[in-house]
Amino acid sequence: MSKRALVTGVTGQDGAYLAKLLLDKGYEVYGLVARRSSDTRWRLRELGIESRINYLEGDLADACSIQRAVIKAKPHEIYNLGAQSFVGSSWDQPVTTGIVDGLGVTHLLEAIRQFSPEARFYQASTSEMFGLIQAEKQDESTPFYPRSPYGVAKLYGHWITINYRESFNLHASSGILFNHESPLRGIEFVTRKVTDAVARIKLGKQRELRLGNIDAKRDWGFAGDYVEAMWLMLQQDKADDYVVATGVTTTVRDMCQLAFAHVGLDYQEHVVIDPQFFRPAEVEVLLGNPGKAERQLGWRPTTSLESLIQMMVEADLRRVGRE
Ligand code: NAP
Ligand code: F7E
Repeated sequence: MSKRALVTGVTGQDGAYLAKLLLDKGYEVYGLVARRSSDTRWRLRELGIESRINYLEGDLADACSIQRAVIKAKPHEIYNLGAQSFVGSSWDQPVTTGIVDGLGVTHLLEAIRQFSPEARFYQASTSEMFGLIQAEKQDESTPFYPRSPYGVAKLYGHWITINYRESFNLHASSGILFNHESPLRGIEFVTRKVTDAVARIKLGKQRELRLGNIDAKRDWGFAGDYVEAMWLMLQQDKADDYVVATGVTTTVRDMCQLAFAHVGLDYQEHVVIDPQFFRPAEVEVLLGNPGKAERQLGWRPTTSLESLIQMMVEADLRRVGRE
């Protein structure tokens, strides 16, 4: 009998890669999709798996729909990837972000507790919880100091996951994932904004790229590597929390330089600093220590930032070329 997995956020970057990984391992995949007025399944199509997922309509803000999804899917594993995931928007929609990214986790944990207590649960926590960093390299014992409504909501989701593990003995794990990117990254995030612009500038369809704080530093990895870590967490006998990162940090400026240089351009001739992209409170630097994930899960990142950015630029050149 094949295992069943329920994935919230299945139409997102990570949801698509994780669904592919699970299908390749023989799982039956149920994907929670919130109703939208336009098509959101382009990533699943790009990976060739759109027709292989059992879609369940539901919204993390709606506890009834979450209960129904858990009852219907009868999952062995549940991956909670659904979220309002864009930090910048979390100041414009702080309440929605709090309900979906924070309370939404409780909706799911309650449904598991009542209807599926044997299911294993993964919570998509984030390095944004470290925010104003309290240690040069952040690991599982570094104190949190979130700097956005997104980071604050995710911190609630993180602690409620730990609380339900300790209170009700659920197999509930939390992955504290640092930034991870891919050709399937949403266009609002800085790496994809840059690689899309590089393709457009190279093909003569755009002249400049407007960015905010390019001195910010991030620990960027490849999403395809990171979904493997999620799966590994749920294969452990004991649930736990893990930092997933590369251990290398790079400025937005240097990431731009890599992307433009890949097509023979100089970023300084195209990047314009625009105050509208600065945030009310910034996370200046993030750098993760993935030692525990390496030791206990046997997980390692396989993709350098350079090859990741090249992969993204190449994908965007193909997309823009087809337009
Ligand atoms: P993403 O591409 O923005 O995907 C988010 C998914 O959540 C989409 O499928 C979206 O559906 C869904 N969603 C949004 N609001 C929802 C709601 N109210 N109810 C149910 N589903 C909803 O994000 P991602 O990069 O794949 O990230 C996956 C998860 O990891 C998120 O929880 C994110 O916060 C977290 N995370 C990401 C990173 C990273 O660097 N990528 C790092 C750490 C943690 P629609 O497409 O229909 O809107
Ligand atoms: O910003 C700076 C910006 O939006 C990265 C999400 O997946 O990772 C992501 O959050 C940095 C920030 O990602 C622009 O100020 C400069 O310092 O790509 P981002 P993020 O905010 O780090 C974490 C781990 C998550 O959990 C989130 O869900 O780049 N930056 N100029 C810019 N950022 C954007 N988006 N656009 C700019 O024009």
